Amino acid sequence: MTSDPLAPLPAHKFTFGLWTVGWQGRDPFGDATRAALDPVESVRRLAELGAYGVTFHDDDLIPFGTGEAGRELAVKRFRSALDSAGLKVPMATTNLFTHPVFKDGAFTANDRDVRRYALRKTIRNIDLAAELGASVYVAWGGREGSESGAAKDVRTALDRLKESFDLLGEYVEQQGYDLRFAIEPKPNEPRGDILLPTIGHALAFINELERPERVGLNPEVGHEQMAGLNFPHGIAQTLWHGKLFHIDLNGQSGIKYDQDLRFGAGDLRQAFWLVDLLESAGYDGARHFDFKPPRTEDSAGVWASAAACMRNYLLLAERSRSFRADPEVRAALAASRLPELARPTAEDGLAGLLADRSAFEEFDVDAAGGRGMAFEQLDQLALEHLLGAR
Ligand code: XLS
Ligand code: MN
Ligand code: MN
Repeated sequence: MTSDPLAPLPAHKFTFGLWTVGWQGRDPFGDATRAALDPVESVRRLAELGAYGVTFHDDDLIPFGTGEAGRELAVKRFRSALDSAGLKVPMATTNLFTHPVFKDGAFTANDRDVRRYALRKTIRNIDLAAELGASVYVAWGGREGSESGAAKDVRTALDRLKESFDLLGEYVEQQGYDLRFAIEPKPNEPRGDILLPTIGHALAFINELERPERVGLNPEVGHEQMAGLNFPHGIAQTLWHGKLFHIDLNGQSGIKYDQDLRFGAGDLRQAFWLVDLLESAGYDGARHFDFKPPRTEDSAGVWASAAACMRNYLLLAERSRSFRADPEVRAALAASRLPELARPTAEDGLAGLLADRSAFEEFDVDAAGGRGMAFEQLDQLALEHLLGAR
């Protein structure tokens, strides 16, 4: 047992997608820069680095089009690799975006045959996910969307999306699987505009489903930041709704293509507030990294960046603890009236509020308007903790 506080341990629940470390570096402008990685090798290497588990799309494990015998063999090899490495599979998902059949979407493709095929492909992998012990099933609808206005009737497409989640929920219930769905929003890429583009859209959609309790979110850092949104705020609201079923951690520098940088790269301040939030809110799900080691890297670079994702999370958790433990920070939080925000606005009820002359008739708006909030001092303390100056 190591005592290094920055050494990743299974208890930290760090997980990686097979498609992350296994990304070969193929992009719209260039070919692969790395050889294919055997999932068995990924399992072994991730376990050595201290990860808790691994996740997969059906096609990451069983290449698209593999026959029954090949499928059984791939699952058997994977299962024995998991057993000997001691890694778990907390989540699985479906590839509904690579094959040309999904060019206009999967659950919302205009072509009904494609929609039925997409549901069957998903159900097949749900069986495998349940068999491997997964408790979360991610649904990222990368191809559900359009590039032009008339091509997609969005209200009708949402009917089809709801129909799909209702059917999948019915299936899982029928089978008695202990599995919940986590929708992953993304604003664009690969479609020009994707349905359920942000955390907020997805939260509202879930309320319309037959089994809303079985469906939550898998927000990804870069996806919200691609839309210029504040990711920690989005996660706070997801937690508030009880819908943080899973999370995709990575790095993004502002509004541009989906960078999938290692966690900690990109917007470091948002990464700090995110870790501070997850740790203080007691989120106990997987810390799942969905990143792409840049195509400049060879195999050594891939494992270095995977290790860095976990190390950066632990470094930020340590910085967050030091921030929260600092007496000057506690005083600054009080000066910024954070404890007051936690107090109900009208514990005296509506009648009390209406009868309270000091709340309105006698309220000195100019004095209140003149009170400083002391946020700058508080934020500077946070920055100094983040920079290691405290
Ligand atoms: C792509 C998504 C994808 C999902 C899983 O942008 O992040 O990798 O997480 O299908
Ligand atoms: Mn991404
Ligand atoms: Mn993702």
